[in-house]
Amino acid sequence: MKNTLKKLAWLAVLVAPLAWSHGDDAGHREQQAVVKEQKSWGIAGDPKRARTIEVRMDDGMRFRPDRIEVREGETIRFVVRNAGGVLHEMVIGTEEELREHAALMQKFPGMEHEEPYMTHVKPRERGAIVWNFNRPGTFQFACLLPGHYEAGMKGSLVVLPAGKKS
Ligand SMILES: [Cu+2]
Repeated sequence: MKNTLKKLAWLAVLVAPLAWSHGDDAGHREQQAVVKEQKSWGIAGDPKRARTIEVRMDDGMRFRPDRIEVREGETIRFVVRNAGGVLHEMVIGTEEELREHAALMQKFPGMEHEEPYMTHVKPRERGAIVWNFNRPGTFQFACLLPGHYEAGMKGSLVVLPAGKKS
């Protein structure tokens, strides 16, 4: 009996580090998967290959410009300036996704979110999004803070198919 217990204790010592390293590894993989997740509107981009587009947000609940055209395959660095006096954010997605997300934000105003296709910008500060538009289509960008989307704080993002003239 004593012997068996001793054996079990040893087994626990041997197995514990294996379990740890395995858990760690899985966590790391998961983190990478979140960062480079393919969305219908693209994937997180490499800043070194990016073209910069400046976007301005203000308390009039507007983006300037509110229509952006890019070409399929392009990586864009959106430099997003908040010229207003309250927090704003820029989130890229499909119209459907953004509308649903905006409704959720109305229900749960404290809800926090952080993804590579969004940036939250404090008054008088700048944020950035680096995004690779590897799929053509018509998408949207919006501010999903409660009430802002509903007040019209959104714009359209057109990804022209590669090889076609605009
Ligand atoms: Cu806003």
